[in-house]
Amino acid sequence: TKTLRFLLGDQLTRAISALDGLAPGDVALMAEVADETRYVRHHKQKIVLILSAMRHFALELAAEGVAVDYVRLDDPANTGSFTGELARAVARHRPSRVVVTEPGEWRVREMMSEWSAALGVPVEIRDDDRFFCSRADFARWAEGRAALRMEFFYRDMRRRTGFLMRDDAPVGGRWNFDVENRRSLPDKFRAPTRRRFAPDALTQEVMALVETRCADHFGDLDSFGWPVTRAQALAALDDFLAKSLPSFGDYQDAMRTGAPFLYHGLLSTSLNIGLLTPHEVCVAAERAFLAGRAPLNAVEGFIRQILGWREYVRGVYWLCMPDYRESNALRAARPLPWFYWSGETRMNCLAQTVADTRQNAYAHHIQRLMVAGNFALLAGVAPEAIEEWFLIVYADAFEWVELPNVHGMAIFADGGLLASKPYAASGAYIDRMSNYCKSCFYEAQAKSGARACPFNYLYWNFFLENRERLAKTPRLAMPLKALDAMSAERKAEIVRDAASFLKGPEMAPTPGGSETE
Ligand code: FAD
Ligand code: DLZ
Ligand code: SF4
Repeated sequence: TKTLRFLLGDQLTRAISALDGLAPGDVALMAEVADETRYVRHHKQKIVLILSAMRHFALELAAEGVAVDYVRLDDPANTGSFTGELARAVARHRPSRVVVTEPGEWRVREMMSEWSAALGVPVEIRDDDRFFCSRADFARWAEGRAALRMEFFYRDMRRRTGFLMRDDAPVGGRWNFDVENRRSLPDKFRAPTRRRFAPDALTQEVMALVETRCADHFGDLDSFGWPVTRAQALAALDDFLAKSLPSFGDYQDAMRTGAPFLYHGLLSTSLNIGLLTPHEVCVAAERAFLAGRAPLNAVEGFIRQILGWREYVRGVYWLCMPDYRESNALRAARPLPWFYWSGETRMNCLAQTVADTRQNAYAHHIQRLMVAGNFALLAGVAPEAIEEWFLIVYADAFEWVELPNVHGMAIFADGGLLASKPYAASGAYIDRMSNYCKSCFYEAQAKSGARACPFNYLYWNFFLENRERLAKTPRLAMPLKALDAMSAERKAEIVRDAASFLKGPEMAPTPGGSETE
């Protein structure tokens, strides 16, 4: 009764459910497959991260005495797909059953449900119990609610897990300390240096493979420094706890040229591929608070991202797929401007964000939400175009977490299912939270004219265009009231400036183009 246990590239956790009950004679299958490397044209660092981490994980399992069957990308017999590689492995090993853990993407879940019939062997699909909240628990939580809101889900999760709780009440007397988490950085400050894990021989081999096979994919590879083993991921966690967590809360929303990481954790890649579990990360952060090494506003804010947001977006994804992707509440239809790839735009905030993204396969939350996402929202970029970009360019991007964040949080394409209002902001917000505007061609304070920051007129144009669709969104009462109070001349000027920008060279969808349509 041999069991074949198939582990995917984001399931690199020793305690993964697919390995539960591992017995002598069982085989663990891992496969590098071309389909996964090109279902979107991932950033080169993302592919290196996953393939290198897979190879390291396979070696660790083997060192423990587990029989690992590992198929490399350059194996001439490689069929290029999960289904093809599983079929070949079933023929090789003749197992009595196959065991897998549910995947992170709908696309792969669809494949999995075919496997048993196609291969003529029982396939057991187990829950992914690395999350705090199972899909079934989330569905129960969501049932009968008029609206889903992260904050209420998060409170339930705090009660359920006991993180930062004392006698059934939140530590510090409040659930959320975000009002304290919006400080701008002092002019003179030095961001903590971050641990970069220099590629070892195995990673270098994968880098060479990716440079040849994916030469035309977006992204630099030279700066690769992501943790690719559990030991490295634990070292990254320690580094964060010691150097950055204490200021994580205060400067969570800040952006600064040349400081792409600030006080952020850089832990999402390790969490998403399984090198760290969300549970151990939250325990470590809570301990830092209890030991007096980090203040409550930082630790609560950090735990909320993982116990709240991360679990919530996963819940929404599985609750609403496959229809979720299809909604387009604001009827956005413009192509993605070319500068999202080239970085060639006079809008410095976007140029900096794209440059950071290209170099590191990373941008922090506010760059993603308030710069790259906000611009796509205001300019009405088609959901599928901006979603594909986000899935490609970040090393931590898997559809279960990318899609709700883009479709729901950033561009409001779900009409308010995930978030209560669109995160629309004008240049004043970016100016307050960053130093980007100081060296920009455009002027953040100018509302009209050739030098006016495009975010300013696009912001009001967005509300003008979507006035009716957003009328019932309670948290928008303020901007809508301001819009109604505007003179007809001012509105006409906004529409004119926006139309000219949206037809102009900044919005060209191809290199050197000058028209969007
Ligand atoms: P920190 O700021 O240190 O936060 C700590 C941890 O909290 C992160 O590692 C992450 O696991 C979790 N977290 C924080 N915010 C979120 C969130 N909104 N949703 C889920 N988890 C969260 N995160 C991804 O992991 N993959 C994505 O593809 C992704 N795409 C995003 C797209 C958009 C438009 C936006 C607005 C956010 C996206 N996020 C995504 C969430 C968030 O930006 C990243 O998790 C974060 O920037 C990762 O960096 P960090 O580890 O330094 O995070
Ligand atoms: C993203 C990715 C890439 C680039 N390559 C592989 C691979 O070769 N083999 C593999 O098992 N997984 C890979 N992955 C991760 C999968 O795409 C991921 O497991 C699914 O999207 C399910 O979340
Ligand atoms: Fe971005 Fe406008 Fe500031 Fe330029 S002025 S950096 S476009 S917000």
